[in-house]
Amino acid sequence: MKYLFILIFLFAPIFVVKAADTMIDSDNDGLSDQEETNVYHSDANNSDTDNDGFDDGVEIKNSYSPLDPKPTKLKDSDYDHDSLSDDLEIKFHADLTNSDTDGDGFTDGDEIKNGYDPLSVEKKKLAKKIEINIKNQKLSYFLSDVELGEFPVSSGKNNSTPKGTYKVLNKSLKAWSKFGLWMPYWLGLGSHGEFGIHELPYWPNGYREGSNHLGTPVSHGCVRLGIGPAKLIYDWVEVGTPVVIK
Ligand SMILES: [Ca+2]
Ligand SMILES: [Ca+2]
Ligand SMILES: [Ca+2]
Ligand SMILES: [Ca+2]
Repeated sequence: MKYLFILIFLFAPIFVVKAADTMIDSDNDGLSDQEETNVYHSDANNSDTDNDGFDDGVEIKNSYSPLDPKPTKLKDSDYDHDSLSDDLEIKFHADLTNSDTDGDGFTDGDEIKNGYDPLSVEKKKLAKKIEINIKNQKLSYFLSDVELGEFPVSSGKNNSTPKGTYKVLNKSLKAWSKFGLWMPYWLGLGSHGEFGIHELPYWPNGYREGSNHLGTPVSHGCVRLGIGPAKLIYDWVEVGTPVVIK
């Protein structure tokens, strides 16, 4: 018992300092000094860092940059010009004022684009994931559980796209469908690639199924993506990338 008291006595001041650290808000703008210094890189001693008339805390609460005097959303702001938005820098815990957070010679934007951890000098890959929401007819892609973007899809009519967790089995720039059309940027799913994700398909005479189908389930079970997003997703995923259909 005596030792327990000694332990508490020894560690108590550390806990007090730690708790206070995250609560101090020197300039009373709604953001703690710790958040301003380490997360948003705003001035912990100036309630309106960019002097635009809005407190830093109000800007963050409404997803605006506290560093840019022009009204700029965090997702549209790239303060350090490293091709990674301030919004994604914050989500990946990278430094939005430093183009190369880990100092390994690769910019934060390049690291994320290629699936690497912008916080580690080691060639550490972050986990990729695709999520398809049948109800919303949307495909989202994630790196380390951070959503990088979403696109409208057309899945199978009459709920013919099976829900579940899959892995990309194979990739093909152009696959042939048993229904007599080409499926560009094919990503095979299921137990043996019996369905997949692909670009709007086209018939041998060149006629392409309409982009007006995106947002409505019309396929035989595959998940169709528009021209542009299909190539982006094809290039981004690897064989083995998990695909969650829900
Ligand atoms: Ca503050
Ligand atoms: Ca940036
Ligand atoms: Ca950065
Ligand atoms: Ca880097």
